[in-house]
Amino acid sequence: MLTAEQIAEFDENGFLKGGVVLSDEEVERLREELDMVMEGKSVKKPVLNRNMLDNSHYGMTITKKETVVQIVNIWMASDAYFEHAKNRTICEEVAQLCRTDTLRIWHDQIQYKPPVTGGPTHWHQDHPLWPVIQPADLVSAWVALDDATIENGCMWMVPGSHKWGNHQRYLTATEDFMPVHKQPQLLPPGAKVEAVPFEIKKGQVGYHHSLTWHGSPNNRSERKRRAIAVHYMPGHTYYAPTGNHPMEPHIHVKPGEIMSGESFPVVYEK
Ligand SMILES: O=C(O)CCC(=O)C(=O)O
Repeated sequence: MLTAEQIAEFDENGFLKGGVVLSDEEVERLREELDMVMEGKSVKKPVLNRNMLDNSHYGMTITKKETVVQIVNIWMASDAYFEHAKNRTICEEVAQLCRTDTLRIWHDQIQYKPPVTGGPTHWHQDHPLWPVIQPADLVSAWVALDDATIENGCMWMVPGSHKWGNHQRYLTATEDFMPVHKQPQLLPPGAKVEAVPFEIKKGQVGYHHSLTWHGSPNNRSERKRRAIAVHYMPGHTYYAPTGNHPMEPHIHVKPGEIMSGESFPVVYEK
């Protein structure tokens, strides 16, 4: 459970480091399952398994060698990942941060940056990239399967940016991957675009709000950078289609209805 101080820190910054939630054995099991799914050897398949950088990413030009393996909904391919999505500590803490008594999986996501050739994940906000659900108050739990450090491409966050609204179309980066707003006059008074590294230890969880600006640079180190993020919906998230998303074929409720169904299982109820 999170303390009142931790919840206040999350509300202020839009992100928070939690504790170590996985043992070394649990991390090892998830790493093995990841290899199996990534290599296409699992019986059941995830929704996506691709190099996220195969095409240009958010308009950036990427050389072919750079790779970020993105697997969406590995929980559908691996029982170990479904169990992970139900992790009691994580779910209790996300429910506290969302002020809800029910959590469903929106989707999960592996981002694996291999040694040396691991590419960037450009600056973004999650909710604008999910133009099928409302409101914009989801919380994600990002668990490192390797120590995520500045050297191997940990995420960076902009404190307070979750309070500034949707600026997705204006986000870009300097040569050294610091965030830049293309039209800063549109930011609220006092908004400071200053990123901080979000280093997370193996087995530790980091939480972020679905409007927090975040991104992660290349992995130029000799170490892997593997992680599993679960994007959780509070009980009140509803279907509001205004754009496309890979999960859309799995949605079988009507616009305005609560996002429920077998592809969006309840993983926590108080
Ligand atoms: O793993 C990363 O570097 C980025 C993940 C991300 O954008 C997310 O979990 O919302």
